[in-house]
Amino acid sequence: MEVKYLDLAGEAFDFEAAPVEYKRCSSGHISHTFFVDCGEGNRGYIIQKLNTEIFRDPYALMSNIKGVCNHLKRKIKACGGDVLRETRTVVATKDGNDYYVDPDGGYWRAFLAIDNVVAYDHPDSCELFYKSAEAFGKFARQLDDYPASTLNEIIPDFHNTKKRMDDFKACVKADKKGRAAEVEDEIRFVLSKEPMCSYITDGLKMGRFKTRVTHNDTKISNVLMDADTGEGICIIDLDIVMPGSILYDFGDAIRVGASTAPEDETDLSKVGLDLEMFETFVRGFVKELRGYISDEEILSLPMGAYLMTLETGLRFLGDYLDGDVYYHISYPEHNKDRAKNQLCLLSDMGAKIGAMQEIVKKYL
Ligand code: GN1
Ligand code: MG
Repeated sequence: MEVKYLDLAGEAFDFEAAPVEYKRCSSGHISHTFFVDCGEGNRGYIIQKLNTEIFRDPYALMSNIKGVCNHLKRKIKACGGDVLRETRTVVATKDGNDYYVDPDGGYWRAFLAIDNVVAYDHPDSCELFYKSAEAFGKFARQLDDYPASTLNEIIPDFHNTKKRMDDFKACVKADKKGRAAEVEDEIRFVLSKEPMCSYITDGLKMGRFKTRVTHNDTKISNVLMDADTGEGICIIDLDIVMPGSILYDFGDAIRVGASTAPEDETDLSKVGLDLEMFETFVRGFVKELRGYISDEEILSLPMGAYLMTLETGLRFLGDYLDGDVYYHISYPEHNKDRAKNQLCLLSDMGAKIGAMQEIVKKYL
């Protein structure tokens, strides 16, 4: 898909040298992301056109990102790390703004690119997944003392699974595209899970779980890994950093990385929860958070995985019913296939919940 005004946007930012080439570089479902090559010997940059249908207040979003990245930079510096490599650095426009606004009112922002890193859509080994667990665990630890209540709520109720379920029920009722009949079984399966939807939000309300700064989109592709050492270097995609529960970040990472297949695999016989991968992630994540994560949180990690998978499945299915208005799709039934995939994973997680609980107990 061609993105209008990319060149104009590239010229607007205060880059070391003029852009010579743009390369699309994201697998995200929401925004458009490009790597900006500014010629040999010059720094590279990342430029993104924000989806303002979804991110309605670009300045509130950028204020969160800057707050969190500045905090991380202080922590990284204190450990002798590289502040330009281990977190995002926002690059301003030539006139000193966080955004370039194109003639159609589109919002563009830029970051320094990070050299010699790779990102994976799906882990192909336990070692790789372990590295991502360490990176996400460290991210949560470094932000443990960040005042979560000062963050703007970019998408209210983002991981409020009960609210997501209520929205889903409204989609089913409206059945805008007349698609509900084709996915009757999936709808019934989703609705049967309603009683457990409030588990995390109730825990936060009652103080059983700490309200923290959470990333909220912890798929492995959001960890940049050093191309030589394989270490998780930098957590990216900070658009929906908001107050939340550690169970969200753990759960979403498991949903993606401990599944035996990618999110849009259509051969459902390949989709399930890999318990070895699950344990691998628990080990790396809890190791980094030792002293910062409570026993209550550790014991609830399996529910985090379960609910994040349910939530993603019902969001894909709801978007299919609504006529594919939220997620970018590559073919007409993409959202339906993604939903089936997630619900298949959920069903396998249901069968393995006891095994997951036994695993987490070992890490108390
Ligand atoms: C969206 O755009 P992307 O791929 O980073 C979505 C996540 C979903 C994910 C499913 C803001 O993330 O919540 O888990 O797709 N982000 C938003 O792959 O809705
Ligand atoms: Mg994202």
